[in-house]
Amino acid sequence: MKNSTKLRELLSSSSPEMIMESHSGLSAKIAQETGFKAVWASSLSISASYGLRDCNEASWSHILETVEFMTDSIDIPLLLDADTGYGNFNNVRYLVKRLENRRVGGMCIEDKLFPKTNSFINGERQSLADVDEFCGKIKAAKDTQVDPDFNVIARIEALIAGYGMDEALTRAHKYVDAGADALLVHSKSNTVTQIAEFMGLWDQSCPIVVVPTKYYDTPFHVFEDLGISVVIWANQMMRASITSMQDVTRRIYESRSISEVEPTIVPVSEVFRLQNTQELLEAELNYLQQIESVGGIILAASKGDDFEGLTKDKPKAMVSVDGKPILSHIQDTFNQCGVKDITVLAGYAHESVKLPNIEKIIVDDWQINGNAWSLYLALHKLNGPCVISFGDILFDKSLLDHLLDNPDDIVLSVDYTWTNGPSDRNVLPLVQCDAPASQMFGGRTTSSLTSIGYKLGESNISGEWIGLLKVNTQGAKIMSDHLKYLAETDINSLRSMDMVSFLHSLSLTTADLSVSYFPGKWLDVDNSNDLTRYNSMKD
Ligand code: SPV
Ligand code: MG
Repeated sequence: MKNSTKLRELLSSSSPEMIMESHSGLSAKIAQETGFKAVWASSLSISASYGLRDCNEASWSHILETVEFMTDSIDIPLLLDADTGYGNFNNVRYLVKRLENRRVGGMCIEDKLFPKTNSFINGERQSLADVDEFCGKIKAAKDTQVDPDFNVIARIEALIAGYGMDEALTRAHKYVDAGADALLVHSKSNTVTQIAEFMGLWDQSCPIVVVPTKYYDTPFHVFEDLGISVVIWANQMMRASITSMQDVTRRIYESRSISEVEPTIVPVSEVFRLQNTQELLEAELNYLQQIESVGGIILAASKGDDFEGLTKDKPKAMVSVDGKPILSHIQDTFNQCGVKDITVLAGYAHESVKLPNIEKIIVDDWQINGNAWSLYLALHKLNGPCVISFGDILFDKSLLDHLLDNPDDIVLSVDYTWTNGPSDRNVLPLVQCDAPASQMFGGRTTSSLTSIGYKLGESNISGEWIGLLKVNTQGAKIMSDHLKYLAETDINSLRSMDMVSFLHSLSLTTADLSVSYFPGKWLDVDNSNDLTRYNSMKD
C-alpha cells in the first residue's frame, strides 16, 4: 500500500491514532521499530538537530534532504511539518511535487507568514496568514498532487495567536472547503479544554489532528472521547536525545573516562543493527570480488636451548628482538601482507605466549613432539589458503609477498643465496629443484622441488628452505590429507616428525611442491649470536 494511502487510513480511522516525531533516518527507524504507524517530520526537531532555530533558518531543501533519509529508512508513512509551505502557492505546488517523488504520505502547512516562528515562541504575537491566501495554497496543493491519496493537512494557529474560537472555526470551515484532507488544531493551553471546546463546536466535516505538547498530561482516552483522529507526539525523541547527550557528555567530562557511561549506552553493535549493516555484508558477498582470506600458522613450541638465560621463562619465539618478541615481528609481517587469522602452536612456557589477535593452540610434550605434530594439532586451521612459518625466523615483507603471489598449491620460500649465510650454522634444510634460481633481472623465481632434507649431496643444491611456506586451498587439502594419513598409519612417527621430514614424505607421496626463490633478507634466530647479527644487519 502507498504511504499516502496508509496515512489517509490513519486520519480516517474511528479511534485516535498516534504519530511519532522523528528528525533523522535513525530516529524514524526507531519510531517504526517501536510500533508507530507514521512519523511526524517536525520542523522544530529537524532544525534543532541542525543546531538551528525553528524559523526557516534551515532551507526547505535542507529539510527535504533530511526527509529523504527518513523515508529511505522506514516503510511507514511520513507526514511532513512543512511550516507555511516555504513561500506562496507556487512554492507549495513545487513542494508537493517533490514530496510525492519522495514517497511522503502528506504534508501539514500552517496559516502563518513566511518566515514562520515556532508556535511556542511568543505565539500570541505572531501574525496569521490571510485566509484567502492560505486557501489558495491548499487549493494549489490539491490541484498539484498526482496521487489522489496524498494528504494535505491545514494547521490552524488562531488559538495560539489569540484570535479566539470563532476565528479558528471560520478558518477551519474555509480550509475544508478549499480541499484540506484534515485540520491540525494547535493549542498552547496547559489543558485540553481549548481543544475540547473546539471539538464541541466542530461539525466533524473532516478529521482533526492535535499536538498535545503543552497539555501533555491529558489521558489518551480523552482524545478518543473528543473525536480526535490523530495525536502527534511532536518533539519527544529530539528532547530525549538532548537529555541523554547532556547527561552522557557531562559524565564523561567530569570523570575523564568513558567507562562509567559504557554500560548505560547501547553497544556499537546496536548502531550497526539499526544501520542494517548485515544487509551490506550479505550484498558484498554477491557483488564484490571475494578476496580469499589467508590464514597463518606459526610453529613455536620449542624452547630454544641456545639462548641460555633468555629462554628461562619463555620460548625463543617470545625472545625480544628490537624491542618486541620474534612472534610479534612475524605477526606484523603477516598482517602487512593481509594474513590476519593467525594461530600459534605454543609448547614450552606457553603461558608466556600472549599476543593480541592471535589464537593459541597448546602443544603438550613439546620436548618429544616434532613440529609436524604441531601442524597436525592445527589441522582445523589448515582448511584454506594458509601461510605456515617457524616461530623463530625474521623475514622481509617482500619475501612473503613474493610467496603469496605464487599460484601453486604448496610453495616453499627458498633462499638461493644460502651459502652466504652465517658460517656457524650446522644442519640446514636444503632443497634441490628442477631448475636453479636465475639472478638475472626478470629471471627464474620459481621451480619445482625434487628433494628436501638436511643431508643432500653438496652438488645441485638449489637453496635453503627458510621455514616458511604457503598453501592454497588445494594445497591445504593435500597437506591435511597427508597429515591424516600419517596419523592413521603411524601416529608415533608423526609425533616425532619435524617439518623437513614431513615435507620430504609429502614430496615422495602425493604432492608437487614448488619453491619461491629469494635472495637473503631473512634470519633464523637460533642463539644470541643471531640477535647480534640482526642488529648489525639493521645497521
Ligand atoms: C513542530 O513539531 O515543529 C511543530 C509543532 O510544528 S510545534 O512545535 O508544537 O509548533
Ligand atoms: Mg513545526
